[in-house]
Amino acid sequence: MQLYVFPPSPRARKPLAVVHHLDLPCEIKVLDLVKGEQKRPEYLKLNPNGRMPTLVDGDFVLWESNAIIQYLADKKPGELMPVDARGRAEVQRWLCWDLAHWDPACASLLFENMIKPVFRGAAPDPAQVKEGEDKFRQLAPVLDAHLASRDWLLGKNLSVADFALAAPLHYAGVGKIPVDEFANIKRWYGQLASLEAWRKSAPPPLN
Ligand SMILES: N[C@@H](CCC(=O)N[C@@H](CS)C(=O)NCC(=O)O)C(=O)O
Repeated sequence: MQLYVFPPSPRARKPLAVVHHLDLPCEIKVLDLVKGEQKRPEYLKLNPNGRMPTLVDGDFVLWESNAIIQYLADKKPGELMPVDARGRAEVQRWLCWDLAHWDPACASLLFENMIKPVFRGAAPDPAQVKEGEDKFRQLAPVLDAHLASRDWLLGKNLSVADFALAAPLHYAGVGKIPVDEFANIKRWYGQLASLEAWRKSAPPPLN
């Protein structure tokens, strides 16, 4: 398998962490978004969106990070993806919630508070920051309450959903994501961040 990623992106961290956790044979192909490598014709043949990540497994090509992590997890059934219908539905519920709500809320704060000032020399837009914070503070109590009585999203078992929701939180400090207000999320993230797969998939430091 080959996995095309831009390692600084949280959407790259999801499949990278899963590859490391499951110790899957996979060649990591770095795609430099800053150089526009995602728009090159040969890459667009794999992913017509011109975005990463993309997984190539023989003659099968898959894009969308949350689809990729489920596919990777099914290489070792029962480890990061349950085999029973209810367990799989629970994972899918959190992955859908991620794409519909959590990822956009976190991404807007990362864009305003990190990407604009650090990479583009531009100031954050206070209205966009407020909207991102408001969205985050609507969503985070749902996750925080769910984690109050659980180690991981599915209870005792780590799953791909934990990696997906944790991905943007690596940048919570610089992105000013107000995660410190939510004690259960903080505990859960701290536990996840101590996993070897999380450390191995860490992005390069910001400069
Ligand atoms: N929903 C997609 C989002 C992928 C995405 O937006 N990737 C961004 C980086 S975070 C990208 O490749 N952007 C390149 C561009 O827009 O040119 C996923 O989760 O895979």
